[in-house]
Amino acid sequence: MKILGALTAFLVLGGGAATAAERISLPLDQGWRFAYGAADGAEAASFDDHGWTQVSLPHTWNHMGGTAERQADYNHERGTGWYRLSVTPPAGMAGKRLYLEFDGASIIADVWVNGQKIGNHKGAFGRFRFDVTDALKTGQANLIAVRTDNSSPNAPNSPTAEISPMSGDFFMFGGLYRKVSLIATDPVHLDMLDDGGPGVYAQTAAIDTKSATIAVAERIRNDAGQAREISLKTAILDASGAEVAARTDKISIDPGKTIEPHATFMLDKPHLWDGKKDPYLYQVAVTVSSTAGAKLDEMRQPLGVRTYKIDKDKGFFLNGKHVDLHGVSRHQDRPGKGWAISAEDQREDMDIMLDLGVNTVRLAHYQHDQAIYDLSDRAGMVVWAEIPVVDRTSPKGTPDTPPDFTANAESQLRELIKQNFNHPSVFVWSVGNEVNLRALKPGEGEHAKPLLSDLNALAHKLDPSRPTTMADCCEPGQALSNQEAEVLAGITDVFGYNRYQGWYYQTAQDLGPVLDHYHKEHASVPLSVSEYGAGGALSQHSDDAMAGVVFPKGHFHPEEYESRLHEIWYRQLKARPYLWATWVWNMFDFVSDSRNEGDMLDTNDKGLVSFDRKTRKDVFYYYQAQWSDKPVVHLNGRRYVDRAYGVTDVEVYSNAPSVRLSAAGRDLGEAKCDDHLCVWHDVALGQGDTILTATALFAGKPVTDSITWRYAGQPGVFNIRAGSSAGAAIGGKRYGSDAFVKGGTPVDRHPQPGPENPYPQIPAVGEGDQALLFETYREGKFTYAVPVPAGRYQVTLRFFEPKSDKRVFDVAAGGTVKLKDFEIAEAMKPVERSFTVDVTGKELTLDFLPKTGQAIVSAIEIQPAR
Ligand code: GCB
Repeated sequence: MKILGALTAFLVLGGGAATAAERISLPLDQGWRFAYGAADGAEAASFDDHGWTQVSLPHTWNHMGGTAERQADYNHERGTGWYRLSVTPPAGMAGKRLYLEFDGASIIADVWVNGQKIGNHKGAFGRFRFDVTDALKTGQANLIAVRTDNSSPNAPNSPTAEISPMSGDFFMFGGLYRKVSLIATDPVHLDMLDDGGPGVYAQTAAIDTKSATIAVAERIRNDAGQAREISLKTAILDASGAEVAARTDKISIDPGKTIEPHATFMLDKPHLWDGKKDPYLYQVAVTVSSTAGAKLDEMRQPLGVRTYKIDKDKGFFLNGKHVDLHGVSRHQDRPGKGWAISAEDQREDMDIMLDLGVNTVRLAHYQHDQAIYDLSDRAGMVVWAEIPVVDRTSPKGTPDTPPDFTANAESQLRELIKQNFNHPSVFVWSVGNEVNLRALKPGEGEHAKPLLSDLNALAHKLDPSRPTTMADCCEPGQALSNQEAEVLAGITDVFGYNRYQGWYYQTAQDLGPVLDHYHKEHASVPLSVSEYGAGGALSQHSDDAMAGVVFPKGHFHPEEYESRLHEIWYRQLKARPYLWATWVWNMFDFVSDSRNEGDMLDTNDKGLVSFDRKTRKDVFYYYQAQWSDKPVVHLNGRRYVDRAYGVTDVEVYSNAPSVRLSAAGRDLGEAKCDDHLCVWHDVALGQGDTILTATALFAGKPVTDSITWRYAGQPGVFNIRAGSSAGAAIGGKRYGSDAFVKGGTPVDRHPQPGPENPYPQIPAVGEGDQALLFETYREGKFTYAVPVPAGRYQVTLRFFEPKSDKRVFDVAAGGTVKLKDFEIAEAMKPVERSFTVDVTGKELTLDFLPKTGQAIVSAIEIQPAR
């Protein structure tokens, strides 16, 4: 047995140089043995684990998501995973207090040392420590055994049934997925058992133009057998490490006691932590020494001096100035690694968010690794931190929260607040997400208010300085809600609405009016939009995504639809200054094993960036153009290379006032950018490849973007799938999705797919792949204006009657009626009509003019007449 990992000086949080102190931290990341499933007697030191897999931490056994097919390492098993490690603590740890520290273990962790049960922790996200001083022998091999359990809370007699979260749209990866360390301290030390907190809690108590009052509270523990006299130095260091305030106290601590000294410091002309503009960090340095001057323990924590307020009508103010908070939510998983991600991964995520230009991040739906809060402090990010009280506050069939669930939610809240108290980036504590979701099913409402009120009070008690918040899904006042859903606005100080108008319900344009309704309804509560988003699949494309039908839980999530919805949403959000912040759902695609939609299994595809962080969807650049200072010129549709139509709009996202476009070397002129979207209409592609190049000038310097599109069809040929957002090859012909149309309503005959029925079948109309044409249709009064060159065209229209409705309509081409009083005699049978038309201008118009009932069409085929 060897000791794996080097002895390291205790690394402090919040930057600054590491200082050698008496505290020793030994990373326990290498040399573990792992087995999934029951392993009788595996807690005993003598247990033979040679057959187990060798693993290093961070580790999870679960792998899924991000692909269309399940991969060879796919593993969604939920149950017990055992870890064993032989550790020989170095002789330098002798005589010290010893602690095992877990930065997170999912969901339950039971820990043994040399066969002796040490403790148990419930909750997948908080850091926890156990005192192993008596169990662990220095200078000899010791066996640490950890049983983790991520059983589904819904499994019969599940041990996780009353641990938060009870459900959620994210997978609960199992295992020791964050760091584990062995820490040795002097018997007199900063409290190690304060809900995983640092034992030092600092905050700006008051601030005016000239000075700031900093309040520092400490917890110091004497585990020695006798009273100890100590010298306690608390200092505030500036960013260069220079001491700007300090005091030293002589204190006596009785054996077995924890004292809680408080001190206040005046900082003259404090340098403010001012968000991204100037994220200036002080440090609080606490040193515990013997009266003879020997250092016993030391801790450094970040300190940011800032004030803020959230106003119900005017939004968010940092240090007295209004800041438009715009950001994203983030989940912590990655392909192949699940939650077991590295410090490098955390940094990359932050870098991508910064590149996007966000100034706030909602770290959803649980406590993330310390690394990301540290990065947020340094980046000047405004963080919404939250506990995983998600979807439900009681098991199915019981409306009241069970006491154990309450106790667990409280414990996770204590961990969140104590462990993150010192991060200046954290501005609000969230006590729940969508806990009234179940109430959408009549009769399934629950009494969530007592738990939320309890958590709200606890958050205020632990941290009177920060406002509380929560994210709501289902308050009555929108199409999705049920009158049984509890109104939760007003429980917490400020509030967030998760809203999906136009994705799950209503239309995208309904978002603003719904928010205005809530703003009026809850006139005293500052409101934010804690989530809004849509799925976007990198391999799925549409010629005009808003013209066809997109099912949120279906297998076609065109990337273009995600972009369009965000454009409509964000325009409305920007126009509502009363919102104190908005967060896109989500920064990255993430794993949700209940999903089978878009082009991936087990994945929620609402990210602005792909699950592997490698591909930024078009919509990423929409927000980058809105938010970042860097020059943005991005041609949309770069993944939709093989085009269905030889004439199409070209779009660019840019923060330049106008952009110039060329196609195959032809100058197509400048387009003005309206709200960062610049459009050239009806660009002819020609046959084969067309290189498109967009250029804008930034301070006189050109910035360009280029993509290549391909059109393999004939000039003047347009095959349109009416009502469909997807193109398809049918009967040897290429059809594009519904496009060039105004009016009417697109209809897809499929029922909405869902987890129980991901591939709904419908009765076929027509033979073979022709049936695909009759899965969708457009009905109502509508006009197609198809950009064809002047000439004579043959037009074929394909219809069927889906419902035995009586409909009589005319179809006019170029203003001349070609089908008069047209009726479809028989239901569910394909009917086709053809005619020729002469086009003299630049487009062929087809008017569908109802006389009785609604006009209808399923496919339009246009080709030059011979
Ligand atoms: C929500 C939830 C979030 C889901 C999201 C979605 O409102 O808060 O956890 O992932 O919707 O994508 O449906």
